[in-house]
Amino acid sequence: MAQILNGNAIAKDVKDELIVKIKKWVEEGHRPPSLKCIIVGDDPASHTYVRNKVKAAKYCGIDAETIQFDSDITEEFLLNQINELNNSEDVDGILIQLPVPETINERRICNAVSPKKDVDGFHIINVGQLCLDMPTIVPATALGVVELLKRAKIETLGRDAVVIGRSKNVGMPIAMMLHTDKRHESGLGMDATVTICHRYTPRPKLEHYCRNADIIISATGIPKLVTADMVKPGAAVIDVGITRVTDSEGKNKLVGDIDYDEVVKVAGAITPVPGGVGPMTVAMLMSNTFQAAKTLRDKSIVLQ
Ligand code: NAD
Ligand code: L34
Repeated sequence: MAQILNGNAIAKDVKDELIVKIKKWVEEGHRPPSLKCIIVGDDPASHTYVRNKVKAAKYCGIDAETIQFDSDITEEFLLNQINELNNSEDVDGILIQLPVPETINERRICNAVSPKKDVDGFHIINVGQLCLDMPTIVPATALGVVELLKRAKIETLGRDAVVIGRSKNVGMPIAMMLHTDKRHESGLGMDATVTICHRYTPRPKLEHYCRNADIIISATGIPKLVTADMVKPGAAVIDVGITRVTDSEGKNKLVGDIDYDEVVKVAGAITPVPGGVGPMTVAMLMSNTFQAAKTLRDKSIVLQ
C-alpha cells in the first residue's frame, strides 16, 4: 500500500512555520501582512476556497479580507478596484479568485495586479520570470505540489515526471517547476525530465508515458483518468484534480483525477482528494503573501 501524503498535515506544518516567522516580523515593528481576496459572483466552490484562504490567513497572523462583487460588474470597475489596492500602502497581496464572469477578460485582470502584490503569480511578469528560472512569485498550487514532494522526500533529480494538464495557471507552472535547473538563480532545482500530456494526447500514449513515470501529477478535472494499470509500482502519484460528484447514496463529494482506491495499492506514495493538494495551495498562498510583504518593504530590491 502506498504512503498517503497527508496534505492537511503538511499544510499545517507550513502554516505553523509561517506563524513563527510572521510573529518575528511583527515584533520587528512591521504591521502584519495584509491580503485582499476579490471574488466576483456567487460560485459556491470559489466561496469555499476563499473562505479557506481567509481562515488560513487568520491562523498565520495575516490580515485577510474578502471583497465581494456581483457578477454583473464591468471589467473597468474591477480594474479600478484593483488599481486602488495596488496603490494602497496597507495592502501586500491581491488575488482575484478565478474564474471571473465571461464578460471580464481574465488575462487583463491578472495583468492589472501589481507584480509585487500578485500573490497568485499570474501576472505576465511573474509567469515570465518563472519560465526563466528567476526568483519570482510562483502560483500557489504549483508551489504546493513542489512543497509536498520536498517534505515527503520524493526525489525528483533525474527522474521521469508526467504532468497531465497544461493550463497556464496549474499544469504549466507545475511542469515548469519540475524541470528547473539547480544551477539557475531561482535555486529551486527540481531537475526532473518532464512529459506534458493534455486532452489531445492519445489515450494509449498517455498510458505509455504514465507507466514510465516515477512521478505522475494529474491536473485535469476528469475523475478516474489515471487507473492502476497506468502506474509503475512504487511511483509517486499527486492528484491536483477536484471534481464535485454525487455518490450512489445521493451525497455530494469531491474526487480527484486518480482512481484512488485502486492506485493506492500500486503507487509508492499518493495524495488523497480532499486533503491533498488543496490545503497545500492555501498554505502556499500564505507563504506568497508573506514573501510579498517582505519584498514590498525591502528597499534594496529594485522595482520592476
Ligand atoms: P483546465 O480546464 O484549465 O485544464 C484542464 C487540462 O486538462 C487541460 O490542459 C486539458 O488539455 C487537460 N485534459 C483534459 N482532458 C484530458 C484528457 N482526457 N487527457 C489528458 N489531459 C486532459 O483546468 P485547471 O484550472 O488546470 O484545473 C484542473 C483541475 O485541477 C480541476 O479539477 C481543478 O478544479 C483542479 N484544481 C485544483 C487545485 C488544488 O489546489 N487542488 C488548484 C487548481 C485547480
Ligand atoms: N486566483 N483562483 C485564483 N487562485 C487560485 O489559487 C485558485 N484556486 C483554484 C480555483 N481558482 C483560483 C484555488 O485556490 C482552486 N483552488 C483551491 C483552493 C482551495 C482548495 C482547493 C482548490 C481546498 O481547500 N480544497 C480542500 C477541499 C475544499 C472543499 O471542501 O471544497 C481539499 O481538501 O482539497
